Amino acid sequence: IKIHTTNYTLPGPSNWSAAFPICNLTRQSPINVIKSNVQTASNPVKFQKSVLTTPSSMTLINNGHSRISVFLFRSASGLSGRLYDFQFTAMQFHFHWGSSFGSEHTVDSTRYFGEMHIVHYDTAHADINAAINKPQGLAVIAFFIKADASSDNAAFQKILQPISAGMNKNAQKTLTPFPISDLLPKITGYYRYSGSLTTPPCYESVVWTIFKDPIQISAAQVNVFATILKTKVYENTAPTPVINNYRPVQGLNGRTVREYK
Ligand code: 1SD
Ligand code: ZN
Repeated sequence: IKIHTTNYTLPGPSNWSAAFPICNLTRQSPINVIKSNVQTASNPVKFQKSVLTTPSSMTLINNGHSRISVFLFRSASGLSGRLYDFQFTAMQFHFHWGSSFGSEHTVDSTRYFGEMHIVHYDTAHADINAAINKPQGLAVIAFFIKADASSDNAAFQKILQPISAGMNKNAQKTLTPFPISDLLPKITGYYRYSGSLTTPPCYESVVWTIFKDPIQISAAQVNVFATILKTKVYENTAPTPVINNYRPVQGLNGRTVREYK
């Protein structure tokens, strides 16, 4: 995985296309899903959480770029499962969030606290670097994150506890691998459309799957994310103001969003 220096501060996302012209094309992500405009899929495929098994290794990384911390988990051998018509392998997952609302996708303009992206590539390609700019080379499955749980989400604690313990910029921590499916909410349905990476170079290579049901975490857990944006605990620098690490929604430009129930 290439780690890009993503700049969300001024001039921010609206200027990404100066260096990365693809960011200005017409099949970009994220989008606002408008419920009344979605088409019901004729051959719905039930998503099986069980495809997201335990990876052989998990590494927590604070890449700290642009004073924004995105935490990546990597799986040495990857996960696999038939998410679509092809075999996809999960490589990493990461989070986008804001000081109060920072999901990337929105549904009927509702923005959630955060969004988890599990990035997969089509194993027809040699590796993720080969797949990243190919049509439908990547499948990213997205889960909204909401601060609605009265007690801590135990699976999320496995990620948030090491973060709370402090991680400097570029720090890595090895985690005891656990099933990725433990992080997922109860699933009742999802939306799917064709789009792009939400960070430069914005390749239009992603089949997006946006799950309807949010992951629930506690207010204390939300605070761990917020702290990452607010304090110097995570970087050897002065405290920085809150910067939300999400890209604004992009035009649909005639694309179809399908709903799977
Ligand atoms: O922001 C991520 C970026 O870190 C990288 O994972 C890329 C592809 O591997 O995907 C984007 S995103 O579209 O999943 N946000
Ligand atoms: Zn992402």
